[in-house]
Amino acid sequence: MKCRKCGATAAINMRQHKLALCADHFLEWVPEQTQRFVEKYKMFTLEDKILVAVSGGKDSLSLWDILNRLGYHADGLYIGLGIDGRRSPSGEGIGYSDESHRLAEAFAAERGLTLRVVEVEQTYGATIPELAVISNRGRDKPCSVCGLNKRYIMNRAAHDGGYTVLATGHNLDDEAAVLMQNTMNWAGGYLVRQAPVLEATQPGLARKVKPLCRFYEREMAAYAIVRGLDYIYDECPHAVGSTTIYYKEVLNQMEEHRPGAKLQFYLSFLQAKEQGLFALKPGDAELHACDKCGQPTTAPGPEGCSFCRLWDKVRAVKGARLPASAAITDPVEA
Ligand code: Q46
Ligand code: ZN
Ligand code: ZN
Repeated sequence: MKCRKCGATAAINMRQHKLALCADHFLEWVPEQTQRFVEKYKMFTLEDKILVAVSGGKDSLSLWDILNRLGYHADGLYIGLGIDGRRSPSGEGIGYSDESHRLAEAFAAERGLTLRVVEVEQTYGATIPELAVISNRGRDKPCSVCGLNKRYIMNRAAHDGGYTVLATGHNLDDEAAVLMQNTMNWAGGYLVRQAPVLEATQPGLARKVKPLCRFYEREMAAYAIVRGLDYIYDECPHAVGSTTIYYKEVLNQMEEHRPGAKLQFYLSFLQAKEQGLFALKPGDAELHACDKCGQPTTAPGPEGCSFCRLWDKVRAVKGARLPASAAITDPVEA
């Protein structure tokens, strides 16, 4: 297989685009395409101050690398979830969170980039697995409390740090799997909000963007490898057996028979939305400031937003072991 641009041996063949490229041309093609998507969906400009949510995985580190190569002002945000606290005999953290933190720090240091870090345990008083045990008595996976915390902290860090845009590394496989899951449940409220760009509808919210949403997972893995990025290969241990992974497998089977099926599924959805297939009902997107922390919430009242209610519950259980206000006034450590 030869590179379409120069005839050298191809490093990747993308059947869905009928395009094979050598390593050099693939490394040029990815940022070019990203820039095209950034412009097409009006994600941001060179004037924006961007915060990239960095997990230490291939997608988020690739995104940070690409935005940096394209000349955007992009800082990173790492959220320490405290997952898998294994230690080496010498006492070093070697579990999922410690390892991903180490890789994110190394990536930033090598390139002279700014990485902001929020450690959930140090800032709020418990790790995500601990939080899950307290909030749902360990019956379920920690993913729902984890997601709630990540969304809250990302938004808050973006707001407090003066960022106009919050970028995440979701790729096409992530988006198509979520889309399929939401479609199977006809979850209209989620479908209407699933998009490459979610505008900041009010002060206190950052515009959320997904610049990699049209790249296959395989393409992002190839980018990270060819570019020599050092990323965490392992998934979070709690991802095993998740519904998202199940839908990814289903979609991969479809893709096998019909190259491009995944992309078409996602793009047709975006087109249907543009044509008005899904729309917000009046009042659907109404947000109010939380009485306790001031962050936007759909559930106003003296008990606060879902984040505040969750941590209040944890504080009641863990009592004095938690800081009184859980330091929620300053979640960002530079
Ligand atoms: S990090 Fe958190 Fe994921 Fe791990 S606990 Fe679940 S939600 S799987 S993306
Ligand atoms: Zn080439
Ligand atoms: Zn709140």
